[in-house]
Amino acid sequence: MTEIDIPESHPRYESLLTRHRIEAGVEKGITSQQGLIAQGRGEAFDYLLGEETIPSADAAERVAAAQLLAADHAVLSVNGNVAALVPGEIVDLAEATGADIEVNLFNRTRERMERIADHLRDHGGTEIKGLEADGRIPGLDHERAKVDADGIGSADVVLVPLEDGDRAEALAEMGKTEIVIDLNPLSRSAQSAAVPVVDNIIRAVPNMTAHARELAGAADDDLAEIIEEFDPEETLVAAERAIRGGDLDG
Ligand code: PTJ
Repeated sequence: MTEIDIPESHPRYESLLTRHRIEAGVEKGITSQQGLIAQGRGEAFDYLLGEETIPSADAAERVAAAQLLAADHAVLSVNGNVAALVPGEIVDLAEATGADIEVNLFNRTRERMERIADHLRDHGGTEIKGLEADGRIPGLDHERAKVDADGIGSADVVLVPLEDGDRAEALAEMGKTEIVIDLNPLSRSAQSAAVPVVDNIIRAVPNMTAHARELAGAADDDLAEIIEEFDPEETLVAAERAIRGGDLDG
């Protein structure tokens, strides 16, 4: 099935398009087969959230944009699912915030790292980090600990979408300000984030870019105030409330 085969009028158009992108990602050797399972898990939560950006997620996306703009060195981490779903949108977010892009995989292989870096370049990315692998995240086994020393290794703010719990916790323990995009508000990744964004990555990343463009001229004090006022716990509670009380028709 190609993207054009799905009629836009279909009530689950976005969900089917997303599935297609993940499937195509696996076929291209970008996304791991486990990525299909991760997507299914995410979809279940998205369904319960009404497949829309709830107000608390929009607020978190604005805070995430402020964090990326205020950072000394921000890095956007890209895995196989992120590369399949939002390659051009990640490049746009990097441009809007001055962040670096780094490929960082749970199931790391040299071949998939290179394919993802090429795919991001095809979507307008210029400098793609991750292949040097000359830095380490303490407390993780060898392959999963690898990062670029001048990328995630030295970043003060990192965006880690769809991250596995161990790595999210280890990055937070390194003192990094972590922005996590994860549709499951109960996941360890969302729980360990300074800014948990409980939203589908396909909506979250473009919305962060829109907020970043709107905040681009903001004074440092204004960005600091937006960051200061944010409570991650409240955001997680709001998402859980939306899941429990949401309209399940449709
Ligand atoms: O490409 P790799 O090797 O780095 O592997 C990437 C995956 C995602 C396969 C790997 O990190 C993994 O197994 O992740 P988990 O532990 O399944 O966690 C993925 C989380 O992302 C889950 O909590 C899902 O609910 C969530 N998720 C899945 N799809 C989306 C999502 N969150 C936001 N948007 C999505 N589209």
